[in-house]
Amino acid sequence: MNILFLNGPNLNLLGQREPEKYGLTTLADIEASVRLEAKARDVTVAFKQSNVEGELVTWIQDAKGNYDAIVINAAAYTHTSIAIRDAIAAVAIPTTEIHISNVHAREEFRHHSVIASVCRGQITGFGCFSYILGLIASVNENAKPQ
Ligand code: CA2
Repeated sequence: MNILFLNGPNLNLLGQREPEKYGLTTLADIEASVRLEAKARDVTVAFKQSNVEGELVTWIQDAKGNYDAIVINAAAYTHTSIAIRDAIAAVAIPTTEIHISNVHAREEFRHHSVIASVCRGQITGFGCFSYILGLIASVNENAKPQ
């Protein structure tokens, strides 16, 4: 199984800015923990981050035929990007939406996700462990009879 992990804008700053909100763990640390967990489950992963909406859209389009599942932390684009939503719907690859913080316990504008309805489900609020939960959910979905 091959899983694509996508990360949206500003997540490259994790561990370097606003540690009181997002902690001290960097995106590289998260990638390392995801790779460890994936190896234990015999899964291969790709891990990408972009601050550019169109680049995320292109990566989702290019995932068709190359990945069995997508795990996406679309960051602020979660709440605004119809383009990312449409790309997820178009490729029809099982996609899990994840967030580090609990978006429903934060500002009202973070309560709505425009991508949630085209994802298999949403994991939110478990810190960096949300990435591992996203991996486990993807593996579990993939094991179900089609
Ligand atoms: O909790 C999450 O994972 C979010 O996707 C993070 C986004 C936010 O817009 C979503 O509502 C919830 C923000 C990512 C920005 O990350 C930063 C990291 C360090 C310093 C500043 C921003």
